[in-house]
Parts: sequence; structure tokens; C-alpha cells
Amino acid sequence: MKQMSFVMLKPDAVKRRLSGKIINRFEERGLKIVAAKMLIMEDELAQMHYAEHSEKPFFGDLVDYITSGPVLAMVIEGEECISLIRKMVGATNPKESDQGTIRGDFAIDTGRNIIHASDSPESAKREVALFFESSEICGYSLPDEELIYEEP
Ligand code: IDP
Ligand code: MG
Repeated sequence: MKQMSFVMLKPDAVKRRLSGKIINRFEERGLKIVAAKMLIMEDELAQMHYAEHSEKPFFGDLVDYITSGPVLAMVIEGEECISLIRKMVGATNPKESDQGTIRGDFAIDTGRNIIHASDSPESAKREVALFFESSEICGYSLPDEELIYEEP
């Protein structure tokens, strides 16, 4: 089933000039970027995005981290892509992320784990709507879709 996931390169990823490398992984996998924008998140947006963690002891540090510089927010489309992208991203604590995952290859600390990706269809829907108007999501087809999918 085709899905859309919300993926965000965090300020450390952008400032470490890793954006291209990370985007490349999604493109090489065969996924499709259907929306993208760079922004510096306001506190309010950060608190809404991470509302589920508002009672956690790390919440203040998390909001400071995510608002500390530009993020690259994206919507990525593909078959079953929500769980697929979570696998590509790796475990929340990069010390436990498998090698070959984005966090496992580029990060060390949980509080500097460089990327966010939606964890369920419900989160994806909420997060995409928080960052993008529906008019900002680009519907288009790619010429190689039959090479990526058995049934495009
Ligand atoms: P996820 O990003 O893998 O979905 P969540 O548990 O949803 O992980 O946590 C959201 C973000 O909060 C993490 O990506 C990380 O940046 C931060 N975070 C989670 N747990 C901790 C912690 O114990 N210390 C510091 N930051 C944390
Ligand atoms: Mg999460």
C-alpha cells in the first residue's frame, strides 16, 4: 500500500552538511520525495510536533535541539514507506542503531540523532499536516516505477 511519511533532517544533520547524503539514501532506495522545505522551527511548532513527549525529562532539551537551527522537512512517498523509513533511520539511540542505518552510520548520541521519521500511519498524517499544506505536496509519477515496484 502506498503511504506518505513525514521525515525531517534535524539541525545537526543540516549543519553537518549531511542533507545530500541522507536524501540520497531515500532516492536510491526508490522512494519519492513529494514535498520539502527548510525552516527554523518556532518553539510552539516544536512543542506540537513532540507533544507526546511533553512530560518526559528530556523534553526541554529536545525542543532546544530541534529549534537550534534549520531543519529540512520532507514528505516521502512509497509502498509501506512508514516502516521502511523507520528501518532505514535506525534505533532512537544511535549507539544501538544497526550499521547501515542513517543513525547507525552518522550519529552517536540520542540527543543528536540527526533525523526524525513518522512511526505510524496516524503520526504520519498528523505530522505531514503540521508542516505542509496539501497544496505543497506534489503528485507526480516517475518513469522507473515499474523497475521499483512489481505492480506500480
Ligand atoms: P524517535 O525519534 O526514534 O521516534 P522518540 O522516542 O519518539 O524517538 O523520541 C523523539 C526524539 O527525542 C528522539 O529522536 C531524540 O532526539 C529525543 N530523545 C528521545 N529519548 C531521549 C533521551 O532519553 N534523551 C535525550 N533525547 C531523547
Ligand atoms: Mg518518535
